[in-house]
Amino acid sequence: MIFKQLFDSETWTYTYLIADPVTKDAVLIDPVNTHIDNYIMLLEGQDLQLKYTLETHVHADHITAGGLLRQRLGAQTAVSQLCGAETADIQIQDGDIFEFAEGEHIKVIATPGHTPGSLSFLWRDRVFTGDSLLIGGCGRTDFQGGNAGSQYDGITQRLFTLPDETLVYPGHDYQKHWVSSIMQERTTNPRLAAKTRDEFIEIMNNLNLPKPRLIDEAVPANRYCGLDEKERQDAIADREIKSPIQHTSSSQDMVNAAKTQITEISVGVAKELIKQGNITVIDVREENEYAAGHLDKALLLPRGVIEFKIGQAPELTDKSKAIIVYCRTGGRSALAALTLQNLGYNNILSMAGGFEAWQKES
Ligand SMILES: N[C@@H](CCC(=O)N[C@@H](CS)C(=O)NCC(=O)O)C(=O)O
Ligand SMILES: [Fe+2]
Repeated sequence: MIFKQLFDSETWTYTYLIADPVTKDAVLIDPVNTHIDNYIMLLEGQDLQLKYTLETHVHADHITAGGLLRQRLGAQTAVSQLCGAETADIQIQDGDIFEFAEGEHIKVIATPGHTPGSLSFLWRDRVFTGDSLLIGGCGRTDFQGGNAGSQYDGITQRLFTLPDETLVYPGHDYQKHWVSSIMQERTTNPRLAAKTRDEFIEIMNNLNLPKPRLIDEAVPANRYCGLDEKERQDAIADREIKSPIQHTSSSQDMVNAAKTQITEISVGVAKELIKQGNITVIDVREENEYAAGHLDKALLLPRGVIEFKIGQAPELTDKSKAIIVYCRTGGRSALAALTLQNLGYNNILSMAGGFEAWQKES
């Protein structure tokens, strides 16, 4: 088998290529958009067919090459169903298995915490941990719906229970380490070795790191597999998910146009994210609708006053925190999500079908 660890020195990101020299099937994990030409050269140089691009999560610090690799090479994009990346070809779930080449498989292990949709991928004797477990560290949990408790559980219960000799290949390293092992991390990782869950949460809540430089650009782009606005519209038209609308004439047109620019999630995904915690829920309906019934702990922020009232809500001062907006059926919340994005919020998810759909599924 061919295995290569590739590095993006701008963002300290690792990308992994796994390929079979005989069947020519290839898989890339966490490709970075600025390296698209290198990947294509590398693949073509060995006559490899890229089958999948797998994302460990929706990245905040760089833009994925997944969407472009789909356009140029036809590779299927795959990202966790909890990431709100609805244009991805495959919505991954815990336990899924990607089969490729002859008898090769990559098993998905859900390791939420850095983000709710963070995944690790196990292939043969190595695990690709994205930004969950890093060498001598771990991904931060202070944005994008991060949750230090889930991070601890995922790492200690799902990763540290793999065989000791399993090789750990992270999504980043900021100290020029390349590879570690489960035993090394379990016994020496300063944030995790011999640390209780509460001690870990305490460490994670006091990192005080500056936000990634590209977060405002990267998170929304990565929800569309890294494609820019024009590329997204083409992808949406190609796949007949939603019709791109150039000129708006009715409220429904406005809602449809907004939906091409925001991220919608299903009621099922919203429930899972709320269960994981660390996500703010905003009801954008009117006061009387809210009074007649609403989601537990939802903040009331009617769609018409968002721009004026947003500054008064202490829960909404951090613009990178994950937020779910909902209304009665999903139209007003799409418009509200767009407004919030325009105000600089980069992690807004609109619940499709709204409160009516929520009630039907309860
Ligand atoms: N300085 C970097 C920040 C990188 C960063 O915050 N990386 C995230 C992963 S997306 C992380 O979890 N870092 C862990 C750490 O720095 O300890 C940038 O601007 O991109
Ligand atoms: Fe990350």
